[in-house]
Amino acid sequence: MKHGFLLLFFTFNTFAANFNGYIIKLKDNYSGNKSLGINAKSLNVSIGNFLLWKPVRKNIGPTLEEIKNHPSVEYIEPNWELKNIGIVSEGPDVIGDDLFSKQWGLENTGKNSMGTFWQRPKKGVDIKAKKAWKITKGSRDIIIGVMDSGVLYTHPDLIDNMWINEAELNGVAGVDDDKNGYVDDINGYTPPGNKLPHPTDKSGHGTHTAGVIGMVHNSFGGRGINANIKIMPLKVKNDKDFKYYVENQVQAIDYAINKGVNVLTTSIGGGDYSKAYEDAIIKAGEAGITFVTACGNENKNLNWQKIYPPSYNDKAENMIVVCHHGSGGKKHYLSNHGNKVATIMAPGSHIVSTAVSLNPGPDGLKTGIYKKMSGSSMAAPHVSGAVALLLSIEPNLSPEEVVERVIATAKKERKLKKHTISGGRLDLFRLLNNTRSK
Ligand SMILES: [Ca+2]
Ligand SMILES: [Ca+2]
Repeated sequence: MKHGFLLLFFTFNTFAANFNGYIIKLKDNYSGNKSLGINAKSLNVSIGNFLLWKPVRKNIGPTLEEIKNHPSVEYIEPNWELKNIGIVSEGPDVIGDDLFSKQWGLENTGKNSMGTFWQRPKKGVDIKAKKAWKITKGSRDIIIGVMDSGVLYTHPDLIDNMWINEAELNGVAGVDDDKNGYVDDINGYTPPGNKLPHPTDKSGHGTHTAGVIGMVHNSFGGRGINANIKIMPLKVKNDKDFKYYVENQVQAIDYAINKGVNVLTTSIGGGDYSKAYEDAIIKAGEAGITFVTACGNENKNLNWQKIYPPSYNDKAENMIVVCHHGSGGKKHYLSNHGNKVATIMAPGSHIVSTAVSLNPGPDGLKTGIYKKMSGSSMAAPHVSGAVALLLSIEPNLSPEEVVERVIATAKKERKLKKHTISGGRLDLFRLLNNTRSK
């Protein structure tokens, strides 16, 4: 029971939050862990001296309190388990050559979407994508990191817009050619314990969010908010237990900073407050990265109830929290909200995008299909995709300027006013034109 006091301390507010070991932040002038007398390994990130400690049973080393009070330790906290915070439902496969006509979030005809509880589809409630694309369709100079279940980067409607680590592609197999701590990371970040160094996607969630951002504008499938972009998969899912942990969020953010990412987007969260995660988001901001998160789907008022990462918004000035409206322009009844924390709303119901077939293809890889999914998970990539599109024509905007712009140019709606800081929903045309509400 040596760890008992800390368990009690950390679970005071969050009875159900699970964690897997501890993250220890060492003070800047300490690097080793020998003096702590524990078997902890380095997180191998450049944004700070972090250790990951997974104590074995019957640990006979120091107590948590002794570690916490050690002169080299800045803080110790649980390595929280996270989950997918943004998905409400997953629909059947969507087939057809022209899926753009079903993407109501981009162009709402009033007839190309299903309603949801308490709202009927309404023509024109969309992000005005077609008008915005007359200004820009994006740029392959902009990199967006998708922190999620992975991305099926071989999907025919995504492959041309995927980021590639050229140093590893042209390097030697089994060698960490770019010396970033990951061997053969050709396609992005994967937790070090996973078998393959490839951030592919088994559940389809990350592939869906990636498609909203950047499905290729070709002769088939759907269209992403960006016709041209580089999507970097940051697979924060652990293949061993199919779970997400803060350790991987921190590593993925560090990876993205080192590779010059412009925008980070995630729909994974939960657990409890993590200073390591919060600090990583702030470091990303210092590196010029706008951080976009889904707000979750528990109909919680985030002004009063904490959920992470959205609640890091009070300190992280590079952060955008996205909630979910339906095709009638009202808040989805399950979407979280809160006009002190949630930044803006975006389409999230019955969104058509790239997905992963449950039946592996002949090459053993999961095959690319399309599905409808609903939730703030689908709303977040509308906004992160919009930010990427904005940066394609105004690359020098700081994250703080981007956040301000997203708020100021939101299409204000009376029914959304009380739910978000901006009081409105995403309008791509207004965002690119810097059309501000009075
Ligand atoms: Ca590498
Ligand atoms: Ca397409």
